[in-house]
Amino acid sequence: MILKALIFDVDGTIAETERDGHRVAFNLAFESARLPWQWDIETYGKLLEIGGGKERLKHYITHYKADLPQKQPLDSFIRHLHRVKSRYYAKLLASDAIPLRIGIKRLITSAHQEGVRLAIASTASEENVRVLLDTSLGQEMASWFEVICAGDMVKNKKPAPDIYLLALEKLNLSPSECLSIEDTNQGLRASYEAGLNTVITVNDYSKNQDFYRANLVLNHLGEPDLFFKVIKGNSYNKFYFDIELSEKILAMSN
Ligand code: XBP
Repeated sequence: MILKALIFDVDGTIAETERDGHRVAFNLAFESARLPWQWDIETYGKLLEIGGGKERLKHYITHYKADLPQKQPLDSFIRHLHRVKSRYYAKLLASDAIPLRIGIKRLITSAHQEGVRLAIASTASEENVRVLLDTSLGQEMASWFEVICAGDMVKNKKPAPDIYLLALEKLNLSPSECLSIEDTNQGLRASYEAGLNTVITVNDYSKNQDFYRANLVLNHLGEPDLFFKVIKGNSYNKFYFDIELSEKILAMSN
């Protein structure tokens, strides 16, 4: 078997966390800090071009002329606000507000059963990645991820390839032995620049983005009784995404 590991993006790929998770938590943090800021669904879509919650806050403050409540060092204010936001995010996840995307649990389970290693490459903070994995997959399944690369572990966030390069280094594997699962153009660029083959599952925020470099673009991973829709690429007569299809993609691209 060529495939040795699957490397998953988190937000938008494992669960639809952006619109109903991170965005809502940011707004709750603004409210509790008595800031008159509100990120509606559309605005948040534009802000998603900036990867990383802290970086997104800084971009908003500097580019949207948002007034700060009092004079204080920008970076420490952002770190504080991000900590508050992360607490709200954890609460939202604990309330089961955000389901896993179709096919995720099945794919992770079969990878584990078939000896395919599991890794994470995310722009979100490590704390927020771990809370999502623990609450939505459960602690046992979360522990199957032997490598978790996230947030500030690298200097340059996606679309830079750094987080994928770190994941490959920790796995001690070459890109040709792994497949990444992403949901955005930024994630695809990061994965592609790290030398990986990539499967995309689009969502409402990313469905119109450019996925030219992807091997396969789907609406979701599908299930045996709920087939995926192929947006781009060859699904080799498969109707839901599994280890066999991952292997086929690698075999045809290496
Ligand atoms: C998604 C992100 C993150 C989240 C917010 O990362 O860009 O910044 O929106 O998370 P990915 P934090 O798709 O790579 O998982 O507030 O923890 O940064």
